[in-house]
Amino acid sequence: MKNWMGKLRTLSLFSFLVIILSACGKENLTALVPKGYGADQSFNVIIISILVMIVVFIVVMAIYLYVVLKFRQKKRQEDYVPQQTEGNKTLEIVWTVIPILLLLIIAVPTVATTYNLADDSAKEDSINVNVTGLQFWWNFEYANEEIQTSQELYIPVNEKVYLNMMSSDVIHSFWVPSISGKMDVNPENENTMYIEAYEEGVYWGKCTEFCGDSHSLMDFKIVVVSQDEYDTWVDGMQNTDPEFIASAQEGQELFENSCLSCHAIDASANHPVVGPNMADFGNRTMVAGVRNFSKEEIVEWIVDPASVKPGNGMLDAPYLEQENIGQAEAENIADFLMELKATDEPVDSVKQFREDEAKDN
Ligand code: HEC
Ligand SMILES: [Cu+2]
Repeated sequence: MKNWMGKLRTLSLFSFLVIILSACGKENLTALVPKGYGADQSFNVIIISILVMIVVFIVVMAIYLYVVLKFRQKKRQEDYVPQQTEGNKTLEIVWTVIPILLLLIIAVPTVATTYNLADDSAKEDSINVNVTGLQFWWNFEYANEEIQTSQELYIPVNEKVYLNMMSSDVIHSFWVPSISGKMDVNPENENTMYIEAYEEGVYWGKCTEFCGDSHSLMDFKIVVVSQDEYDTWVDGMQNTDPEFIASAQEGQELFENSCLSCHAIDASANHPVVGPNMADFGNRTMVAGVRNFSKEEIVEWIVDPASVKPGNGMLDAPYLEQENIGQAEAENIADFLMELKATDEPVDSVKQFREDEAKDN
């Protein structure tokens, strides 16, 4: 009976938590539905800690109620003094040892998990991505594949991927709650962690270290694909052509004159990281990480990037001062940008993601 009550309490507490927390987020942006090794391990530690807390809560409340009811003032003489006790050795030992045990129950799996997640024994044989955090976007350079992309990290399902992370300006923090725990991205030193995703799909990432005006818009995605899709994507990226000639010719010319100084259109890892790499822009889930992928949004970004992400690095672009790119020009450029693709079409989960987002907004 007691056991049953305990389970019921746990269950109701959890459903309550899930309801509250799910209202804050999306299914692909929650640590409570883990879809990767790190997230899974952290979730287990969360559960153990919560169970311990529930037990403590129930026991303390039970003793509290018992004491309040049993020892409440009864009808006795005014000057009645109850029996005085102090320094009960057994009690002192019991309530020192119990918390120590409880802390051990939490500490052992926590420390073990921390070490598991820091394991870099498979680093040499795994995919290594050099991640750069910038105000307010992310760049991903695949060390062995010699390609780079921005805003969206493609990884194969069930594979360890090592992320070697640095910032090129202030401190950022890399977090994809569904896949893994977070890690600081510092300007002075490289931090490494690995991720491993269990299920294909698009997962939402966030910068979780306050880093400036558009910190809350420093979103990115991890696109988890099958091994085949991954190989096709890498191959496509390695063959993106800097001399590519688009059918949107006017847009391409405008882009070459005003944008190429910061944005490359091929995925070569040799380009300096100034603006997002556009080699696979036509297959993105979103524009600038935060806006639905549509021509209108791309045009709005080009015409007035400050209205989308205040303080972002593109505000230094000379064309904004020269005012030579208006609505019509921006539309031509958007047509050109949407032609930039490493594979003919986006993977299914990206298509699905775009549809879902379009429905939401
Ligand atoms: C001074 C360098 C610079 C110039 C010049 C520049 N950009 Fe950018 N651009 C950036 C930066 C930096 C970002 C990332 C902004 C962010 O998300 O914080 C960006 C982001 C973008 C994005 C979103 C990319 C994505 O992956 O979602 C698009 C689209 C874009 N720029 C188009 C253009 C076009 C078109 C031009 C020329 C008309 C241009 N940019 C000129 C620096 C520049
Ligand atoms: Cu940041």
